[in-house]
Amino acid sequence: MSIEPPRRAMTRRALLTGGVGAAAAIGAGRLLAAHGAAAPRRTAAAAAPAVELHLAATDGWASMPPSSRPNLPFWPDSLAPSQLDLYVFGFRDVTGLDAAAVTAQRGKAQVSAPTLGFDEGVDIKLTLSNLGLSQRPDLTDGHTVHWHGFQNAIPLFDGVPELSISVPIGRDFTYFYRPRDPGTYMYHCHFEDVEHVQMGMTGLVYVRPVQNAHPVAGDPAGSRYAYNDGDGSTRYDREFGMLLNEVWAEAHYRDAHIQTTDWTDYAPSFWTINGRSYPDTVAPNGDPMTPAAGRLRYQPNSSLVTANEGDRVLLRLANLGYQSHNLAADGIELTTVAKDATLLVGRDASTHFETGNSVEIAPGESRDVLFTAPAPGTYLLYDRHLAFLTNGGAGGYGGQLTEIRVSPRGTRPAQTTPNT
Ligand SMILES: [Cu+2]
Repeated sequence: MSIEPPRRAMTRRALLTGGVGAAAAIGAGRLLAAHGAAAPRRTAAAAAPAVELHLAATDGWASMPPSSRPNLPFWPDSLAPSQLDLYVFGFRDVTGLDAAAVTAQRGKAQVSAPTLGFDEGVDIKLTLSNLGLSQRPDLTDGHTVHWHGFQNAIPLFDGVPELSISVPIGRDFTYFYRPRDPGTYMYHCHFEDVEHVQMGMTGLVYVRPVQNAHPVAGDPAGSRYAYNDGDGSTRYDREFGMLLNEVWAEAHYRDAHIQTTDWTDYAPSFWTINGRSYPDTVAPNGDPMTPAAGRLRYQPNSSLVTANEGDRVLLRLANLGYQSHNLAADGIELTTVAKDATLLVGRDASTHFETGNSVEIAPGESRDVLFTAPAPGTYLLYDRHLAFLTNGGAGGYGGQLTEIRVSPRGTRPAQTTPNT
């Protein structure tokens, strides 16, 4: 049994006159407590957060395929540690680590950022720690988390530093969200965003629909859906998230070497899926905590698609590059069921899914795409812009290219984790 303390009203004037000194302390709870007001009431509707996450923002080094054509002095970067060649900024998932272990991740950024999946209506409490930049201690850049496309009732948590909070070096800030609308989104740092987004502070985030708990009649228990479709049309067996970016190696070099960049000269040299260029895209998932993961240690997100013949496969696609991309899969019909986290249905509930063999995605957009795995074999999923299928102009295939490997029915066990 719990007893609610009596709530004493605090006037705006009292807050302003008494709160000036404490205003530097982030967090309304501390501010109220410092002036004798009762703690905010906790009601059933505002239960404790169900999901707690901790991200760290810092810089680091990534690796592009060794077969890429060098572009000296920009790439490979002479300052990079062994096996690594490209300066990046990024996020790390440090959930559950103690303070010393979190601090030890400074200079060990990950690209792309950890993929985050949430359940519709379940509260999220996300703490962001700014660890600073190990290669550029002269910079005092803040960082933020902006969830692109989320409805956001509280501007303080929107991550746009001109309008809300950004996190200074050595400080933490905790964001609260309750995701409402299922679908595929993306998140990124919004501090000096042209630079920080290009440097690697981008990731996928998606919201699973409540329909997962109440399968459509006729579908097996445990069915998973991309949306609350009401008819099972977005049911899938396996899901794979893919974040599209480009890498302008010259700008990354200039950030590492204390030079400035004119962003209107944008001319990327690498095109990536989940922070990797082919053939790295098909390498297995890695782990930044495991040195044995080697060259791709800080680019742990694989984009290899695996399925059994007949499986329904969901591709969660988003683009946080600065160029439009058009993904194609020869020999496979791709059905776009949603754009920008919006199910393609009319007001009369008629479906307007789009089926073809390519999917157009502009910067800042997302697509949810379903296909049925065809006969066993290896299929290519690639950007139709052939100039994006190279690594710095080297011969052979590279860039935004990955594989869909289909096995005979019943070969692979049920998928328990996305992108596996
Ligand atoms: Cu940032």
